Amino acid sequence: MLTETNQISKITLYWLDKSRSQHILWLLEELKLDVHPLGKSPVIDIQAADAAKPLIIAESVTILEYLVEHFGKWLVPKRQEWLRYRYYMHYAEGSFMALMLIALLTHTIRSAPVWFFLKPITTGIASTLGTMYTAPNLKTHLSFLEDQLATAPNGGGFFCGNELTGADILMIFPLEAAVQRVPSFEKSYPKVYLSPTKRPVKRFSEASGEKYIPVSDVAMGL
Ligand SMILES: N[C@@H](CCC(=O)N[C@@H](CS)C(=O)NCC(=O)O)C(=O)O
Repeated sequence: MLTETNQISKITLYWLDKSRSQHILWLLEELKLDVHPLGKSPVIDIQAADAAKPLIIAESVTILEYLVEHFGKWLVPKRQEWLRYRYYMHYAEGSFMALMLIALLTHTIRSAPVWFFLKPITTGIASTLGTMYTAPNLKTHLSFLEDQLATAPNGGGFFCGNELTGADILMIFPLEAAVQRVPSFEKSYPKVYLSPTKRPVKRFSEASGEKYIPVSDVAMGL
């Protein structure tokens, strides 16, 4: 196992455009660790200088927890903020991302290439899902998050307090997915809207030679 005192020779991030790899990339940026992006996302392999084989880790939360535990303890808050931190480790991929996956599914149904006489049916299903489920739930979640940013300990501004933590990094992916689906997002949820602006873009482009495409680039409805 790697420790802060081990030498790492290489961390490879298996990358996919507009994917959860974004938050792992941001984390690697915060930790000032070198990254070599490759295939699928997000998976990392870590090659320690003194180890025969690389360590391979999948699942965003596992990757995040491993990296902050070994290389970035300052991204894990203490005391009352810690409980919020643990909460967001589950909330981001559990409650919030689950909702965004339903929104993605609805969008897929709406834009599916079907026979023209079936189109009113698929459009109707998508509209009902959007109106009855996704829109009201999204409003509930985003209002809650706006309030969380305002009331977080020590003046707030970040999800667990007044400083960046691993939780903010993990939240970026579902938040970006939400931004592209809510019209006038910046006016309704100004504090939440500012979160995605903290993403690192330069480092990925420099490391990979590829253009970084944020998930919020494409506007999609509900
Ligand atoms: N819960 C997993 C989800 C991983 C996941 O679904 N990744 C997507 C990109 S965000 C992916 O690899 N999709 C490509 C595919 O399924 O082939 C995590 O947090 O790592």
